[in-house]
Amino acid sequence: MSANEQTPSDATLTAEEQQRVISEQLKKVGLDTSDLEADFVHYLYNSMGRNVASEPYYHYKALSFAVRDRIMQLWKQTWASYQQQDTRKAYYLSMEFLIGRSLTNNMLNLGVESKVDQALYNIGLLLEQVQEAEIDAGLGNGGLGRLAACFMDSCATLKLPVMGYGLRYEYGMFKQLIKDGHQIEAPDHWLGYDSYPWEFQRREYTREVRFGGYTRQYQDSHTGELIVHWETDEEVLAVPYDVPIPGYKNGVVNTLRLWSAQATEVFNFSEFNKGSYFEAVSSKAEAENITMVLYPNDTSENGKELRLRQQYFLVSASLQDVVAQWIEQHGKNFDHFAEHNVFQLNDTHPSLAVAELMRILVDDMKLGWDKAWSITTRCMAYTNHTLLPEALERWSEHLFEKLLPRPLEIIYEINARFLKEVSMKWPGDNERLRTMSIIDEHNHVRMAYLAIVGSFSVNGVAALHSQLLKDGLFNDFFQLWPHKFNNKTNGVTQRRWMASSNPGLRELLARYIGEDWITDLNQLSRIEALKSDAEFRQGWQAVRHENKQRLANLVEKETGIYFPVDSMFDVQVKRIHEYKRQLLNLLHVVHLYSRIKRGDTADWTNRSVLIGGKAAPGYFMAKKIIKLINNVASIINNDPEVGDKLKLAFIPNYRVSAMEIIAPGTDLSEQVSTAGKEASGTGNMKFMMNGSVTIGTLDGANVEILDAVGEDNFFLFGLKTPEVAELRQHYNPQACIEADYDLQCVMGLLESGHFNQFEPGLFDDLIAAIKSPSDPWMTLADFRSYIDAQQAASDAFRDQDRWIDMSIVNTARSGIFSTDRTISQYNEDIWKLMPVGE
Ligand code: 26Q
Repeated sequence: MSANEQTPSDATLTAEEQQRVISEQLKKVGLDTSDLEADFVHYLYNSMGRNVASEPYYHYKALSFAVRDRIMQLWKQTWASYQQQDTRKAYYLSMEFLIGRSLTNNMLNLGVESKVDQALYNIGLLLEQVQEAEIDAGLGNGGLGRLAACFMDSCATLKLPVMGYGLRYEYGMFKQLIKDGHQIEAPDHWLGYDSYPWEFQRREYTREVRFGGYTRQYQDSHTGELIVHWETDEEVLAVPYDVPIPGYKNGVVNTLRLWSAQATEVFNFSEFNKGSYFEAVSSKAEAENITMVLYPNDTSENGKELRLRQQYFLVSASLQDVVAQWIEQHGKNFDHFAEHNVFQLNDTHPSLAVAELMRILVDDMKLGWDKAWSITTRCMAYTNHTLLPEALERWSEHLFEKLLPRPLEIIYEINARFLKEVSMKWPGDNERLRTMSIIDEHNHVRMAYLAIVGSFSVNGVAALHSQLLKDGLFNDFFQLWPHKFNNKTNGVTQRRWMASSNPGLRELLARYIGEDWITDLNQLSRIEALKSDAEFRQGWQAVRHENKQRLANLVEKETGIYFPVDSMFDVQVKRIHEYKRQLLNLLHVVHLYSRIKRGDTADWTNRSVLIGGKAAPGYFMAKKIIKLINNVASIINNDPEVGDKLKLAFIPNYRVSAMEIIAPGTDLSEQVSTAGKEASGTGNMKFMMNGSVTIGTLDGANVEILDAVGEDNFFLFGLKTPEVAELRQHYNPQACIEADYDLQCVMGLLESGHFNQFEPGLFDDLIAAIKSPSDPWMTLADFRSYIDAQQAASDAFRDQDRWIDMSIVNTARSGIFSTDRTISQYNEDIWKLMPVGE
């Protein structure tokens, strides 16, 4: 879509006129049931070469084409109005966009779901089956990637001119299979058998990204200026694929641009003609490798050259794209560039943007350092997502030198000037120079420091997290630049996480408070008054029951394990990580099992415990945790003495589309990380919105959830952040065991090999880890308080009236956890964009 294709008047219309034009144009495509039905049949027959009796996958494809047609006009208009109004824009740079499925969400945002439902019904098809045929776009690891996807939805809904930039990985997050209780990874070829209906290749915006080689310095013969030339030895094409992001019923369609690596034409000619056919083909393959696969680690894995290549590839292609658009409109005058463009860096993964924008402005645009630096530092904003010091990205100078010699020189120069500033502020303080240097003492580039130095804004993702960044990890920088630091508590989009994933709740809410909550989540507070309305409560229970049945069906289908619907559904789904303490959850399950075996079952509450999540393929301990969960599950589920009192299932291949079923069917949400370790969490918010009650520590956004619902509606337990820090000095897990009979029983069962009778010693390292005085996650320190909180949850659940109260309050007060709120705050404090058409 180029800017000159549109009607020139489009962008100058008032909001009202725009709305009219939009509905006119939509009428042309046809939003009626009959139009949708006709188009669906048309695509099914003519594009798919299939008929109604074919597999649901083809129905999904045909329906996607029909829905897509209803997006295109609006997409073109949105794009045109951004171009024409020359408005300030934000770019969300992220190595991950965990989109999941798109069909349902796009139908919802276009407002066509009920018509599509009817159209398919007329043909004898069920919409739900068609929706389920869509493969998740799993272009992310977990929280950070899903956050980016929720952000895109809210930006479009708030009519903000924001474009996402990411990578089009050929293989997304691996598929997790469970064999004999072990995690097995299988490749995820998400693009399907043929093509992905939600992307459009835009060859015309192809960019060239360069790597390797060396730099040469020379003086310009006329001006005497020092000029640096980067002689690269490798060029790779970045071909964009655009994904439309429709806002909720507002006529806006934003763009997510994903880059795919392709070898250059020059390559094809010159290399092949040299006659070295084999070498030519393999170096072509190497170039195209860049976007082949998503790294499946959710903490930084250093030293992988390909990962650094991916990061630079994203950053360079995206910045070139923005600069090219700038030049097209303004020529090579960059005086107002920083007023028109802001880049939000999703963690340090795209932090090379600081160096790359400097390179483009200084080397390519010949701006001069000071001017370029002033522009760069007014354009960049950095979001941190971790408190674990070991997870901060560092890249060796050596690798940098080889792959990106010119960006490295620029980083040296940035660092030299920055350290001068440090020594002005703290004269003679050499310790500061050492600790704050962008280059560390082991010759590694500290990417977080590069991001902080190059940005005007640094934010954490929950109140506690942002505070801890200022107090700890980035304290030196906070002292130097307090004004840069701010908080933006995460959120989730209620369009996906309530309106489309919980249709029962949506219908109930519609009857009592209408649908305004879909774009104004604070409206949910209105249901709190309905707590005493018997009919509403009955409706609430009915919806929850139906959702639990749906979840029980999923669990049974995936694991063969039966969850009784009237038991308490106790769920922990997230990446498997020691700090998230799936082991603590498991200790509680073993405790319940031990109580059953001891006959201690007075006032019992039946529980069905669900755990799910992927382990990084190289994370030995995390994989062991999965195996232990599965072993414990098979003992418990096959013990006739246990029966319905306790069930445990590990759901394989946890992903976005699974969470859409899981969150609405959950009673108790497990958020049990060691205090001070989870930056925010976003699963916690999805559960809360859907009426689950949280059992959790004072960590990440749990703190804000607790603030919202109060201690009566939250099962709080565990050490607080300062207590964790204090206890670390003299932590004695053995003493925890000796002081606690229940813990002795649990450890006794684990150590006796009860759960690994045919695999002796299998869990020794897990047991040793939690018994070690240097256990960083201090699992046993929180055991007693966790068990007590779990007992309180069980007691509350047996009093269903009380539980319904808590459930309603949780949903009612979840308004602040909408990404609409998060994005409004990013916009007010950092981006300062004008909504389109206003
Ligand atoms: C970096 C370098 C090399 C290889 C991999 C990585 C890498 C990839 C993904 C590092 C980290 C991630 C993902 C981190 C993540 O998901 N963090 C989570 O972000 C959420 C959104 O802010 C928070 O809610 C979670 O608390 C945080 O853990």
